[in-house]
Amino acid sequence: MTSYKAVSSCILCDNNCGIEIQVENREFKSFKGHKAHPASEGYVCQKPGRLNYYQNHSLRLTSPLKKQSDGSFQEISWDQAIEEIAEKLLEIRGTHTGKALAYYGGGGQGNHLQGMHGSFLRKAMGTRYVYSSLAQEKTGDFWVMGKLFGGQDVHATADQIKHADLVVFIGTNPWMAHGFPQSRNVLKDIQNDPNRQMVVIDPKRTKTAEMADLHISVKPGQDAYLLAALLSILTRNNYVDMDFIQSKTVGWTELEAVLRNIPISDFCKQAGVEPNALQDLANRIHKAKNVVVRHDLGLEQSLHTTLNSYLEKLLWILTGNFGRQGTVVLHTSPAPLIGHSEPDENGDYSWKTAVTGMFPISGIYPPNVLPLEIDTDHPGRIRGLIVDSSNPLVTAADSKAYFKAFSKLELLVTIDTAFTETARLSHYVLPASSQFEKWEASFFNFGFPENHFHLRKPILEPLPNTLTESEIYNRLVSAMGEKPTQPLQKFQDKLDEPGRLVLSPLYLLIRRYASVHSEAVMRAGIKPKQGQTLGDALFEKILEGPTTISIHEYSDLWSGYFMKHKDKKIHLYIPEMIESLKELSDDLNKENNGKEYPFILMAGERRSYNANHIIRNPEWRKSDKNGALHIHPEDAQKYGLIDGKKAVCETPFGKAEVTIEYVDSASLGFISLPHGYGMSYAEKGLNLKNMEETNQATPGVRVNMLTGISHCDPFSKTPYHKYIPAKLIPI
Ligand SMILES: Nc1nc2c(c(=O)[nH]1)N[C@H]1C(S)=C(S)[C@@H](COP(=O)(O)OP(=O)(O)OC[C@H]3O[C@@H](n4cnc5c(=O)[nH]c(N)nc54)[C@H](O)[C@@H]3O)O[C@H]1N2
Ligand SMILES: Nc1nc2c(c(=O)[nH]1)N[C@H]1C(S)=C(S)[C@@H](COP(=O)(O)OP(=O)(O)OC[C@H]3O[C@@H](n4cnc5c(=O)[nH]c(N)nc54)[C@H](O)[C@@H]3O)O[C@H]1N2
Ligand code: SF4
Ligand SMILES: [Mo]
Repeated sequence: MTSYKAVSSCILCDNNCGIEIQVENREFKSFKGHKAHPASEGYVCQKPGRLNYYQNHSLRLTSPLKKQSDGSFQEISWDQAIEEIAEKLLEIRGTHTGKALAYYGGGGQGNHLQGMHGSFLRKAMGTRYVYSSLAQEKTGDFWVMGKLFGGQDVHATADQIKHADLVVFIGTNPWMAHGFPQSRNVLKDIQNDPNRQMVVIDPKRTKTAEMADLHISVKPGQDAYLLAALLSILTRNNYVDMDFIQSKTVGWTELEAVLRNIPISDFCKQAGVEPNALQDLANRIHKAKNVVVRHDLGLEQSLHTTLNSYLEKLLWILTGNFGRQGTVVLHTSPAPLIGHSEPDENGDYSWKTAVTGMFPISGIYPPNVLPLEIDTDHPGRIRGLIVDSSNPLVTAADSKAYFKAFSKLELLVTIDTAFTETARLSHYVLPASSQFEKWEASFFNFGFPENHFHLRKPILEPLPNTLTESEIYNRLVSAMGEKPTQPLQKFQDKLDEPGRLVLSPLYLLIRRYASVHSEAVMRAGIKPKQGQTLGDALFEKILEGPTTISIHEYSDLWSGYFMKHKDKKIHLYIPEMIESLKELSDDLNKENNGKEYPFILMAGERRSYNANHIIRNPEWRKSDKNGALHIHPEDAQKYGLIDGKKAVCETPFGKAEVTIEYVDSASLGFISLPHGYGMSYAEKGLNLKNMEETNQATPGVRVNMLTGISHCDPFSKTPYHKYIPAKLIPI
């Protein structure tokens, strides 16, 4: 028996906490937090103890597969798979140009290092169409940051929550979802400190809301009204920070006029909140020395998505809660996950999508338009798609539209560790080594002023016949007749062959990071040996394990690296958003009358035992095995729905059988289903002749059977997952 201790990280959410794993014969036997990890410092939640269900399960892929004409899959060799896929990509590119090809994914919650190599394949494919899950949550926010700060790749971080006097959480439940390092410890610290406060704006009394000093229960989807009213109160009370506004921003005069004119009481009524509650919040913000505002999917996946992000940002900017300890800050990235998409001088984009005319934000495109770009006779339609580390058939809005569209593709290739629903529709399926079997890195390092990086070494041999994504991409690029990536020549003594390949672009990025942020890197204690560059010294440190890579000063936030407008100021007035803000008044009282669909369904809540769709075997869950529908008992009784019993949940887009659970913390009219349930899984594994068995769905609802592609923000096309009209019928 082989038994050893290994250091890696949890890959179940974007915190990527450091862990120590006891491995026995390829099984993960026990875990603990890795104390030396500079961000998590030994912290873990309840989930990583179940990581063995990710690493070892019956639907792990162990061979390239090719779909046969009868729908079954045949195992084929890597050489055959690479050759045939490359040939088909070249054929589509040759006949229709690279614009007929697209790419989806490129890293989930912890495999971005390998995903980064997708860019080399995209270059060979001749495409810039990258669809990503980030464009079903954060692109509205990125667009707003682009206007305010001058770059869609400028990203605000909540890392300073640990130092804030007042934290305002809007549409996020960090007790469950985490979202910043050591979330639960930080929340408990705030709760136990009489000098610090927490305010939660959420329709539901979540665990985070229960811990808060003030919980404002907003009507689902009406945050834009609440935030606009709050901004108006702050303005009229002269609670805005005029020193900050005058020295660091432009556009206040025009904005002020709009904010002053907001009809506060009408907007409060629409948001379902008392003006007094907002006045109370405004007073708290005004009195607090340092405030951090953090939002997430409750704002991003509901009505007025992009406007919500703008108003949320004005809240911390106008009150001067930016750029100091305990306020909102920005962060650096050695290897940024996103870019900046700028229109040309005519205000147009050369890479708009052919059918819906969607433009890129941060270089990525929204999943809500992809089925429309495929399922059409349009000559510019997408004909070939590579999917890596994502399962759009289940995780993008409208599974039915996806199923129909994907069935029409001339080429669909899925690269995954597991035989997913998307894989099942693919022409070719390519087995990737797991995140514990290859070199990987945590890219969600959002610290400021201290930033960290965790390069993870493989802790297991790759499962036989699996390859790393970088190797798969390299082989495809070569087979397409293009130049493959060259492995890193330096640090040969510290790297194996797969490491040399995947780390070669990272090495260049780290060198650039060290040259752009040299002082901050040196402040982190990185010292080059004689004759060595700072970049090489930093890279060498990174090769040793999780480490602090830079320590900035707050004044750095005003440098051109962060402030991308020429005048290095924050540009407050965004005409498109002011237009949306004015439209709010026109839309007052236009809400659906609730007769046909009396409930608003949150399709995709974060709970104790969901982790996107990363773990397939339902045995991993210790509680909430059925992924029950949460409903307030009063609502339930009104419709004859019984705790623990089944009902049908119907939306304008689909219906599904649900298990009812009475939950006092739900607000009236607001029901919720968890994200991450209803995947297919078969105990006996991948029996290629018996497709029925592998199609078996596990308990819980596949929530995107209840969502629709058209139900999204008109501007950013991010879905309204948290605002699905619904009715419930007892069975
Ligand atoms: N346990 C667990 N943790 C996860 C994940 C997971 O699958 N499971 N996934 C990770 C990922 S990918 C992400 S993006 C994050 C997401 O993290 P969060 O956004 O924090 O999680 P959610 O539960 O989706 O939604 C947040 C909150 O929005 C509230 N909400 C719904 N509608 C509205 C509204 O109209 N207004 C307001 N103000 N609030 C509303 C909900 O009640 C909920 O409490 O979580 C990450 N962490
Ligand atoms: N209705 C509704 N839909 C939602 C949400 C919601 O709240 N409601 N949330 C949305 C959000 S915020 C997100 S982030 C998305 C997430 O949706 P996706 O982007 O599709 O990502 P995951 O669910 O994380 O699935 C990751 C896939 O990566 C595979 N994988 C794991 N490790 C590796 C690896 O090393 N290599 C490769 N190649 N593959 C690997 C897993 O097997 C899995 O199939 O879902 C979105 N969808
Ligand atoms: S907070 Fe996230 S990364 Fe950390 S242990 Fe929990 S699931 Fe894993
Ligand atoms: Mo997400």
